[in-house]
Amino acid sequence: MKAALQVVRLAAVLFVIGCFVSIAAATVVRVGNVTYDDRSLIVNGKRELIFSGSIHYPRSPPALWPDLLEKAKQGGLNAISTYVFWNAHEPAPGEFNFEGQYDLVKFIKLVQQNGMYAILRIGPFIQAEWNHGGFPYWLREIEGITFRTNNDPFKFYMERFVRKVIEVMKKENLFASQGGPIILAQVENEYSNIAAAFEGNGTEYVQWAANMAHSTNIGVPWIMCKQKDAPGTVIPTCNGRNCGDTFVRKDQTKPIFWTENWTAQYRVFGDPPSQRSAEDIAFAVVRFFSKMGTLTNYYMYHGGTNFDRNGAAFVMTRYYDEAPLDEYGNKNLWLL
Ligand SMILES: *[C@@H]1O[C@H](CO)[C@@H](O)[C@H](O)[C@H]1NC(C)=O
Ligand SMILES: *[C@@H]1O[C@H](CO)[C@@H](O)[C@H](O)[C@H]1NC(C)=O
Ligand SMILES: *[C@H]1O[C@H](CO)[C@@H](O)[C@H](O)[C@H]1NC(C)=O
Repeated sequence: MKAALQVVRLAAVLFVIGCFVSIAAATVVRVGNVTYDDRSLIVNGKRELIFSGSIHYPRSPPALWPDLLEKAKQGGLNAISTYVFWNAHEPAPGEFNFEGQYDLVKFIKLVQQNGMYAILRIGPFIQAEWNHGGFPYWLREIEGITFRTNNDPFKFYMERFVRKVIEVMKKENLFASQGGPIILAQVENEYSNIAAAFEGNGTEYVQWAANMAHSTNIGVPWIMCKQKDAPGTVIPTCNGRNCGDTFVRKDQTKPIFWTENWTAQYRVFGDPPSQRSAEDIAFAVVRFFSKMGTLTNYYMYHGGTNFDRNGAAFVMTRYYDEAPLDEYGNKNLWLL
């Protein structure tokens, strides 16, 4: 009985969100130039409200991708956000792999075919409860390397990978500036968690990362999550459960975006299921938009599976199983 009621409520919430989307977002496949002002993203001269959800391509078999993306679209999303997984794509220095489960081009093209935008969170430090935060193990062996600070060996390998990913995307015309679906790209990830440890070197590194990102000329804005003072034109974004209450905008020229709206909490061994009710999520999203937010992203929309040894040491093989789509891509009604 209770379950049935909740399903009805969820349907109502999705309907309301769906109405928003149909007003705000077109089923654009070819996109166009992306800019922003203090209020929102502007895609091809039009303001857009972005309702995004995270789906990580290596956490599901490619055969499942079309179904997941179709369901995400039906759920009312107009964008899909994914991290890019460095250790999957560069298993040995200078040897790149974008095939099979790691076929990022195919995944982004499927997003486009479903008439949705894509948000590419390159990092390349991603955390993501992924082994080594996405860093390849060989990176540890580089002489004189210190990760994620103003350190030349680190910056060399980071830049080479970021440029490689961008080259692969550009070759297939996947940035909105080329008519593709990618409207935003992310450099670094939650750096403010560790910045203090590096003192001035951290500040210089963040500045370098922003400059390096800009120099790639992708024609769409860059974001940094949890980085309140993101340099230059890089947009800082919020991660958390209640960004409508917790996010403080420091730079009034930039819009207010939420890159990780946690639909649940990933589980470590022994944890009970962690479910956030549809009402709570809907309330937080509406509150965020009422406080000038114009982009939200459900983290995760589909968590999938940490195959092989890709999960971080502390997490279970299933990832965010309580997300709107469960590990296998089924709609998660049993929890509601
Ligand atoms: C983006 O803007 C540039 C410069 O104004 C223009 O040449 C290009 O065609 C635009 N791209 C798209 C996809 O509209
Ligand atoms: C900053 O970088 C310099 C030069 O690499 C290094 O000697 C110093 O220990 C670093 N300081 C911190 C706090 O990381
Ligand atoms: C984020 O999503 C959760 C549920 O996933 C919701 O409770 C919360 O209100 C949302 N917050 C924002 C600011 O969108």
